[in-house]
Amino acid sequence: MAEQIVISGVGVWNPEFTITNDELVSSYNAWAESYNAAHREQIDQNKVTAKPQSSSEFIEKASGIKQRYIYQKEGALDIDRMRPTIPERGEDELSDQAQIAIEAATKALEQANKSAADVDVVIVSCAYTQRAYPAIAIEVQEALGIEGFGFDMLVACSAATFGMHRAYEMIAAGTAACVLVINPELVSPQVNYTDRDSHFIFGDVATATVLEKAETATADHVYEILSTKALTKYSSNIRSNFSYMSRANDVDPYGPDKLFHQAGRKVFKEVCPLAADHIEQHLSRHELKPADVRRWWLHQANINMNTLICKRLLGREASREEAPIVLDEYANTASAGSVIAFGLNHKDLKSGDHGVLCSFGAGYSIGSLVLKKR
Ligand code: CO8
Repeated sequence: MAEQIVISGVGVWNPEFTITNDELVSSYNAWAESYNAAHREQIDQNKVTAKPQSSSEFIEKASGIKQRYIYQKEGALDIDRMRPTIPERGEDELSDQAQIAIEAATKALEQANKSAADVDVVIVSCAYTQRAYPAIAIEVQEALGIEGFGFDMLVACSAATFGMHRAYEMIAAGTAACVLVINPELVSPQVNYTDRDSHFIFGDVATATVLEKAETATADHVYEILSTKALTKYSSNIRSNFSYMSRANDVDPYGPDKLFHQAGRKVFKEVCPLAADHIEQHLSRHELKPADVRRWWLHQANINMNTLICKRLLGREASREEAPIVLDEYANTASAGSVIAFGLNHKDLKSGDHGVLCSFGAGYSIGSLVLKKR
């Protein structure tokens, strides 16, 4: 029989600072007014477009977001700055991203009843790493005292699920026995707080999961991974052009196209059917139907997307108990959203219950795991 592989621990860490919709909107609107006043003449001559006002009501209705966590609040709401202030750390200090990765990893290891000595591999998988090398995963490996190896992976919104896929395959292949997958989503430095259409979308968080062979798992809540399924389809509708190439391209490395930007409507329309079909196909591999799934730990980009995807799958709206939403508190946390939903909503399932953990987003990329509670 094929090796049984499980998720035995999950950790969710959030920063101490939050920004509510009202705080964010009041800062953005003050910035927009000041921009428009400074460009009044060009705006009147139709040479410059006036910046529109944002609204808390729109944000909550369009996305389900009420607040977001932020790693460093200072600077992000200052209309003369509009980006967080995060002092650079020295080369001999722990990096910001490794620090938050360790916070989540420690919680996941504790839940899995595992110590550093049990882990063979560290995968840091997220939307951005704060440097190219040395890998954040190797820094985390060193800080936690883990032997073996580590590497970083970038797959935008599907980084967490794709990271778990790699862990699953390594354990199945026998190249690892226990893998720590960490998603330190430190995304606020890439948010354009002067863009009305996207300033509200993202929050910072870190999540982590422990994957191991079923035979070594001793945790209270263990989920067998029945299988994994991945899909990518190229699209520029969600994009960041931030790049080491800017220096040679002679362009502004912090221009608006170098930060997160998207065609949100197109993304919504194109990704929802892709994700629903993907999940249905994945379930059919195990002769399961959507109605057999006890819980949906879906990507958390937009509440209306999740409602629509569940409707396509179930033929009716899913309850919050069936498909938990964490957007109101966390906002979109890139790849960590489905892991937060899982981390906060998995202990009540009974042995034999099935669940689907699924991400969807930039790339486009879709990653799913069909899980069964042990
Ligand atoms: N306040 C008030 N009004 C607004 C605002 C605002 N803040 N923003 C837009 N409006 C207005 C628009 O101008 C428009 O007005 P009009 O009808 O007069 O033209 C109206 O409201 C409706 O605008 P939209 O059609 O754009 O609004 P939607 O209902 O489509 O909602 C969303 C916008 C919320 C962006 C929605 O389209 C959406 O969520 N789409 C899916 C997007 C998505 O899931 N993207 C995934 C991105 S995450 C990802 O892939 C990870 C990337 C890596 C992480 C990056 C971290 C930085």
